[in-house]
Amino acid sequence: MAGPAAPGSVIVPDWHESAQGKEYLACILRKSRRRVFGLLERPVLPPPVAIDTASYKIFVSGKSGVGKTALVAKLAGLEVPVVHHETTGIQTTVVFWPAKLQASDRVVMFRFEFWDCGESALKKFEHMLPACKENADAFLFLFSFTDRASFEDLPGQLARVAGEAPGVVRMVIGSKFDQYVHTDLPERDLAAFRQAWPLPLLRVKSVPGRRLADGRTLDGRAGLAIGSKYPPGAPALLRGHAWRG
Ligand SMILES: Nc1nc2c(ncn2[C@@H]2O[C@H](COP(=O)(O)OP(=O)(O)OP(=O)(O)O)[C@@H](O)[C@H]2O)c(=O)[nH]1
Ligand SMILES: [Mg+2]
Repeated sequence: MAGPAAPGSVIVPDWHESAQGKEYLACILRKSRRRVFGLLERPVLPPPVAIDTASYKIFVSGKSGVGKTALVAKLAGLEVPVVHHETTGIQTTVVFWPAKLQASDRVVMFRFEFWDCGESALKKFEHMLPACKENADAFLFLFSFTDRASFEDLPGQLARVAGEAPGVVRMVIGSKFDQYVHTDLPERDLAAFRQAWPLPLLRVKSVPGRRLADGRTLDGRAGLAIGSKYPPGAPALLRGHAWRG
């Protein structure tokens, strides 16, 4: 199986900042705030700009408190929870994300369905992990730069979650990168991990985003920068398959 695509090699980087990108982004914003889409909803584009939609189910895995819910909120353009409230079951969030493909110059609407399950719920209810894994296209494995145990837990997570699903895209995400000064994870540990597990590894900070001029409302574009080279949380998703040509 082909390895993950290099950053910036599949989608046009920073396209969402261009005039054309802004036109497409308008359909996922409302009054400059990000629109929230239910499982059965989708953005409406005027017929001349109707584009294909590529849907992916993404399971977000990681120890309690690493920042799974915060990351999904950030990517969805929603308020990031500042205090840790354990997610008590499975929470699904739909994120639409237009992007332009390098190879064909085509614009595609990605639809990411994030499945976020609180760690203790996952341990308590046996049916939850299989439900999250079923038909998943990608697994995001989170660890926190401020929680060494969450990093040491990664090989176990990778085996538990992805062990019997070799075809599913896997990606590792280090959260709380803004707290790097407090980390007890030296670069050499990360390098050793990458040698053992040659997977894409991203560093993110899921902190409250930019506000609009009123000082209160969250800017709907906040969070989009994470996906400027990769669509959100989906770097490797694109392996290129259906969308390369
Ligand atoms: N500074 C900083 N705080 C973060 C970041 N990501 C998450 N947090 C904080 O860490 C705490 C836990 O984050 P959650 O997203 O609720 O953790 P979780 O992985 O969903 O935890 P469970 O639902 O219990 O499995 C919250 O107080 C977040 O605000 C980050 O990148 N930077
Ligand atoms: Mg949570």
